[in-house]
Amino acid sequence: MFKIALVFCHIDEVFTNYEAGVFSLFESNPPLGLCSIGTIAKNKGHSVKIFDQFLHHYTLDQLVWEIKNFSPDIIGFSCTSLNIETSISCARKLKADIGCLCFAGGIHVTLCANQVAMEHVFDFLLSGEGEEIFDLALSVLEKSGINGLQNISVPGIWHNGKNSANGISILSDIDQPILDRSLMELNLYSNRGALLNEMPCYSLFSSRGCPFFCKFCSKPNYFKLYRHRSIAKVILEIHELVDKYCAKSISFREDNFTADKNYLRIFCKKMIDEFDGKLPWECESRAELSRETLELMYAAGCRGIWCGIETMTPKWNKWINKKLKEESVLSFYNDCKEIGIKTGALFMFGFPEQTEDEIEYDINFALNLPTEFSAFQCMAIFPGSPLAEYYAQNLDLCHPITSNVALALTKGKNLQYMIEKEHEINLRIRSNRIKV
Ligand code: B12
Ligand code: SF4
Repeated sequence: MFKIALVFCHIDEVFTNYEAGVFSLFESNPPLGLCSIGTIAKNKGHSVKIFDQFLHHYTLDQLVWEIKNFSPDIIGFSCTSLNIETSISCARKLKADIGCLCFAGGIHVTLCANQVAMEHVFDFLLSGEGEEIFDLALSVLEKSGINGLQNISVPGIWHNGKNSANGISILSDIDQPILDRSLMELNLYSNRGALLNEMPCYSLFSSRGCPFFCKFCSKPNYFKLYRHRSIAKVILEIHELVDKYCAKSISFREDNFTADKNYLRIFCKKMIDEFDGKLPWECESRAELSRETLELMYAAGCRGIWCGIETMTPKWNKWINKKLKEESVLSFYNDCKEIGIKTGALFMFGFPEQTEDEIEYDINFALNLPTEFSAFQCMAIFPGSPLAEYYAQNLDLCHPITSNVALALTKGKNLQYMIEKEHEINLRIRSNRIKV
């Protein structure tokens, strides 16, 4: 049996120099993906501890010290494109100090494994969905040691800069064990749903992936497979959150909670049967649900929906492949308001030749929506999105922040303009919004 430290490092320091809303610097959220990996390992008898750097505001040295104190045999890092540099620095220090086995996984490793492998710091990269592959890696290590794992040929396991059997790991069964939340210091997170009043609000996910193809979205191939956990398992998990953790509300943290209308209908009916529709919840969706669907969601306890609108100007809506229609968006928000569901709307700007008039169009559109919260963000470019390819050919239209992430610049505008514009728009939105 191993002692396993699972680590979620703070966002790389360089991002803190940019006061751009898109980097959401201020709040830590329970790392559900990492907890899912930890649950699998713990269920197999390993001793697991999750280290969330931001939650404790540890400096890098403090984080390293805390991990060393746990004396792990194995360390697993969860890497996004926003914390990859910090994760690499942390792993490098730990390798130098205690020399234990280091794994890295997460969205960034999945999208950019070649690049991460070139750092020569992690012993193994596991790309793709981690539960089954991490489980396999631990069993091989137990039976045949590190040599066994080096010689295994399984899609998604990278060693020495090579993925021995091309491809990434995709779960054979989406119904993984219910998260063991005792692995996270749950009570230290803010535990509030942004549109809900009832606390504590705990997060979970019912699906993975999304069937849409917005061009700014950072997606490995498997995200295109929209898959749902069984409704029975999701309901069981909600019962556990209520009974064991005294949840007063629930937040679904996933790309697109409402994409499968049949699943949504059955789920809502189940929430009515099990909780009498009295457990409030919020979710993320596209802003194009029918009134009938919204009424059913309300009856099932839904009190908040977040949507990315991005832009309503036909030219840029098409350019980012958002495929949202203005009339559907308007009726969605008006229906939500009439029914009693609070809403959030997120917009972006910074498209290559976007004019001031086009930005004004979106600001006015946002101002007239009956939302609880609306905000604009300067568009950011992440690896794995079709836009990353476009901007790699149009470097004058973006401001690179790291080798992986950039902020988009409208032609002729500089970074300072974009950031000031974002502040100015959001100030206007906050002071002029119609009252809901
Ligand atoms: C919920 C969510 C949030 C929440 C909470 C984040 C959190 N800490 O949980 C909020 C709203 C706060 C948020 C904020 C942001 N998010 Co966000 N978010 C998500 C979302 C929708 C779900 C995350 C999740 O729980 N996934 C489900 C779990 C199961 O997946 P997972 O965490 O990736 O873990 C699996 C694998 O990656 C792997 N794995 C992970 N870690 C490890 C470690 C080891 C050792 C191993 C072996 C395997 C492994 O196994 C896990 C289980 O299968 C994802 C999209 C997505 N589908 O993942 C975007 C996503 C992660 N977010 C993204 C972005 C860009 C942001 C923001 C910048 C805001 C924005 N404008 O979009 C901020 C940045 C926040 C920050 N400071 O880091 C991008 C990241 C892109 C990238 N290349 O890094 C994603 C992928 C969305 C997208 N497609 O563009 N986000
Ligand atoms: S931005 Fe949202 S709707 Fe668009 S592809 Fe990504 S997850 Fe799906």
